[in-house]
Amino acid sequence: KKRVVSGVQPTGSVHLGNYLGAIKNWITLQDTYETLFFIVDLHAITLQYDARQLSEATRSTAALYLACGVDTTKASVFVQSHVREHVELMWLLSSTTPIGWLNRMIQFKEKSLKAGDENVGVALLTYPVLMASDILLYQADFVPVGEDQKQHLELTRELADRVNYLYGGKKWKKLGGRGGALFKVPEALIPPAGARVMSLTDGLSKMSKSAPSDQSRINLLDTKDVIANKIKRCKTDSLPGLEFGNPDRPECHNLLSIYQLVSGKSKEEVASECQNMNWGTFKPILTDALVDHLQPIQERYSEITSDSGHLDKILAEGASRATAIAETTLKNVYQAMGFLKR
Ligand code: AQP
Repeated sequence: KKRVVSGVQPTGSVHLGNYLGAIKNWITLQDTYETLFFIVDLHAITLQYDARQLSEATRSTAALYLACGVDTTKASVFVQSHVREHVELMWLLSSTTPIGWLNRMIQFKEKSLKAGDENVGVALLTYPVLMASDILLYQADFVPVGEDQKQHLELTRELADRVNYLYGGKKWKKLGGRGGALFKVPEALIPPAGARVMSLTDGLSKMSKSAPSDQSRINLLDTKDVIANKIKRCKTDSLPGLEFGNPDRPECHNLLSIYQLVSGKSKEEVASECQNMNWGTFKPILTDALVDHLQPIQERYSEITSDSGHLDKILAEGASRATAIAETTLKNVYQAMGFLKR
């Protein structure tokens, strides 16, 4: 089976964008591929964060994976920091990553500009090297990536090529290894169209955990009343009817797309159902569709979190399966890079 890896950061609460853009697609992927889904806690500390909340957010994100339908009889679910090899490989990869590659990363430029130089840790710059390590450690064939992560995956591919060239092949064989490529070069799996969810308060920016206003996103654990209130107050426009794809109506496109994804209807069905509606009619329909979709997830979440021993066991099993793969890769890299064997 081909292998797929993916993860979400335990910063803030998981929102509809994370769900529709990533986690929901994992449920389909786990049937076809060997899948490893992790909670990327080491990435969550690249910007200022609250240490008192990290472990709880990690546990909650793991529980949400399961509540959304990740099935641990098919997928390995674990916490990134529980597999030490991620950090260790990152150091080895860092020596091969030109700093110019990292300086070019758009996400680094945007996030560092927002945070200001004094608040930006080195880890924000080297974040893509850790991401490369997350992927290459498992010899992943595919990585599901949204638009915002494409550049990081490209860097991962270039880095894999570079390490394979510098240390793999005959050179590795001469050092007593098996020769050949050290890393598989992973490919992007582009999620289904329409899976980029935009903010409720601005149809041109993506729904995000770090946006200051909670009104801008639907969190997976929002109650019915909170969802109703957020939809009631979300940004709309005053044009007649509702339509997809009008560049002057980004909010309209976004809300119809959300409706389409949570109701399970086709784009054509939604377009014709809503073409003559006004916002007053549409908003309660969207609210109900969201609540109907999220309620079963929330119920499963409560069940899962009521037995923390069980969740810990799942995470320990996932980590041990992941470690078995990670250890082999790391051992090979140490050998190919010429380190003295332990
Ligand atoms: N708005 C979105 N629409 C579709 N997909 C999204 N993702 C995030 N936001 C949207 C996808 O969720 C996965 C995990 O994301 P992450 O935890 O690594 O965080 P992120 O990509 O930086 O996005 P967040 O959650 O909104 O955090 P901040 O506020 O830090 O930007 C990824 O697959 C991502 O594509």
